Amino acid sequence: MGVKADLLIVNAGQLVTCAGPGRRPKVGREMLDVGVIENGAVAVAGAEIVAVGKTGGLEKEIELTAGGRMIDAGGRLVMPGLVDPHTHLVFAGSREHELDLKLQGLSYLEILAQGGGILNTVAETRRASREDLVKAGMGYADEMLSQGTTTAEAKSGYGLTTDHEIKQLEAIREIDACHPIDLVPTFLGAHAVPREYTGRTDEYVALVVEEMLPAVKRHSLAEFCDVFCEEGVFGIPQSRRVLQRARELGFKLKIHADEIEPLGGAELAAELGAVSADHLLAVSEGGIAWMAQRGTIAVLLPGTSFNLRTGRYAPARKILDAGVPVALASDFNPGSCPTHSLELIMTLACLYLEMRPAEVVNAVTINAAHAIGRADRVGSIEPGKQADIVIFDVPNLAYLCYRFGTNLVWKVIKKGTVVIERGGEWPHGKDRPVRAKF
Ligand code: IZC
Ligand code: ZN
Repeated sequence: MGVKADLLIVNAGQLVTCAGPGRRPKVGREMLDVGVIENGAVAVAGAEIVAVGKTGGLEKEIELTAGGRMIDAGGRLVMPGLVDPHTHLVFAGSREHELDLKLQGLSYLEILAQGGGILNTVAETRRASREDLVKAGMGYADEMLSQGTTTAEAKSGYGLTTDHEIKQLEAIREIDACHPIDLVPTFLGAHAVPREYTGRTDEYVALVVEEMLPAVKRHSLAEFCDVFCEEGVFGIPQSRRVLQRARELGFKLKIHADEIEPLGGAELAAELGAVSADHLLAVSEGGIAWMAQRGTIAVLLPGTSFNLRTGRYAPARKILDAGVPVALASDFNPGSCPTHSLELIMTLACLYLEMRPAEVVNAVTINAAHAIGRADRVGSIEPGKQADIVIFDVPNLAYLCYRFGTNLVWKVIKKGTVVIERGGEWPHGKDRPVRAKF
């Protein structure tokens, strides 16, 4: 008896803690270590994890407070709440008509160059009120939470005027305030050149640098600044200009880098000390080496490759073997990746990035938390961290990576509160045994 707790989870078949090297993300072989405790248990007091260990030991050590709750995980997989470090969560409308265009042979950049793609979502987002955006974003956040995501990054970039960018960032702030999911806001004013600036990219960049960035800073609406650095969108000098100014103003940096064309976005990320370079399908050898040297996190987005159907995926093994820390994200957005399912992303990462299940699990938890500057609070199950925990209805982490297309979540705990409970409504009731192996 001793430590007081008001939530005790026992009998985890595997308790995957993802506990790691502390202040930096995991690299190389560290990514194969997920800190598994067989027959594990976690104790939570208030919003914090207070003890982690084996079920037998912890049951003796912990005193449940009056009204406290014990959850018998019944052999299931218990792991940190998933962290999604790259999403475009808040937008209006949808772009299902692009599916047919894509099947007729148009590429993502061709659709954008014709004034569609992102620019369609920009038109709809400009027409929407802040309340409309909050309503849509809350719905997506609900779905994310029900699939185990407890923290996510969320970008602006569908306003492309100062007022509309601020409206979008305010919507992100409001969703963060009223939804269990914690959101980390990123300003992405340099997401596309708006129609009214066609052929005048440098003038639009000047607007981003001189007006939007200072306004976003003044209202404290974003922690990160990101740029869509891509052929036909923003080149290296334009991206450098935005990110340098953002850094001067105190933003942390991210880059949509080397997704389609090898422009040198990874090199720019390393040069500027960006926290992450995201996508990296076309990254150069030099870019990988430089990221490894600077500790730039590679945020890989296999759902986007899958959905764009180009057959190209980021060279994840090369990136991992070079010692670059890797995180995975959904890239949820209405164009290039209309899914926010990290469960699906985990399977795609195994099958197409050739990442091993343990690497994948670290990449959607602790390394993802590092990619958004939240590793001090979330991303692992350790005493002192926020009690963001997912219980999956599966026996082990390999099973979680191998099944896809169905929601495997059993319970989601956010800041010590059970926010998603599944099981009771199922035909066999709450106490049915963990999904059998077959
Ligand atoms: O709406 O198409 N890649 N930005 C860069 C996106 C995809 C989002 C979109
Ligand atoms: Zn993106």
